[in-house]
Amino acid sequence: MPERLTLDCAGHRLRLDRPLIMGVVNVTPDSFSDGGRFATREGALDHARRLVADGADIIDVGGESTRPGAEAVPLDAELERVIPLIADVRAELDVPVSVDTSKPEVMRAALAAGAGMINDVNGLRAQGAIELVARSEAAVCVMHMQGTPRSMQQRPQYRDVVAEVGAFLSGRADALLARGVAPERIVLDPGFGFGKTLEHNIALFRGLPELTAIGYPLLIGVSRKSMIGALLGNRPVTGRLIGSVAAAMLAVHAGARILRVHDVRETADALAIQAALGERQTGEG
Ligand code: HH2
Repeated sequence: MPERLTLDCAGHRLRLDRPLIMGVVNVTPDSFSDGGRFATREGALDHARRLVADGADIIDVGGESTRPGAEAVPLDAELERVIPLIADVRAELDVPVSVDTSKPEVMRAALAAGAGMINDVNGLRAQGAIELVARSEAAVCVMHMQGTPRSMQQRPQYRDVVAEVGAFLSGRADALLARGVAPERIVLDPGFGFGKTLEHNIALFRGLPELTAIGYPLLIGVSRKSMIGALLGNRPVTGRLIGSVAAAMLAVHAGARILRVHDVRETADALAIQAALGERQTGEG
């Protein structure tokens, strides 16, 4: 399948001829990476401003932690956390806002508040989610997860993790196409750390070229994750920056087009060096 050149986010058209950075704004008290730091509306907006100034192409707003064992957040609380912030970011910053949610009610309200992308770690498996996205003009990131955040790390099992994740992702993309979603709105994500052991994550990472070949832009989220900590001798979250940036660059080399990261400036610097000194893409002359 030919490589897609643009990503349509409800009016915002992002070019994919260079890797894009999705900056994370977690409006949660309990996220594993930055829990509680941006839990107020003004603090979160300030953080979004900073990330855009640092080079974020998309802002991903999340109101429910998906770390292993996390408690589900009631609908009202999630709406209260994310909807005003989405409206604030849209009013002030010229980047598409993505909403990190698995709840159709939150998706609906986020779209009404101006979100240009739905980022669902549950792969649009909630009832009505896929139809809701199909009726909108937003982009959608479909992620693979085995189990639920509460249970996913208990005993993940695969016969062939790359083949199984690939089959799930292409099945979801086909389901979206069948409901009339244009391919330029679809992004796929293997879901690092979501129902995967370290060995599964490593196999999946090495299988990125195969997943890229499905034909949609791949989004990769490894920023500050425990796989980075494990590969660095059980390093705590605060010591995972360089490992995260190194992994992001390798992901780009393997074909990833969107990097979901907490450390936007450092990732943008690494990409700038890569663009200046790395191999030219074919067709660039
Ligand atoms: N990872 C997290 C959350 N959302 N979405 C996509 N598409 N891909 C990911 O890899 C991904 C994601 C987990 O990271 P974080 O948001 O920092 O933590 P928490 O879920 O604890 O808020």
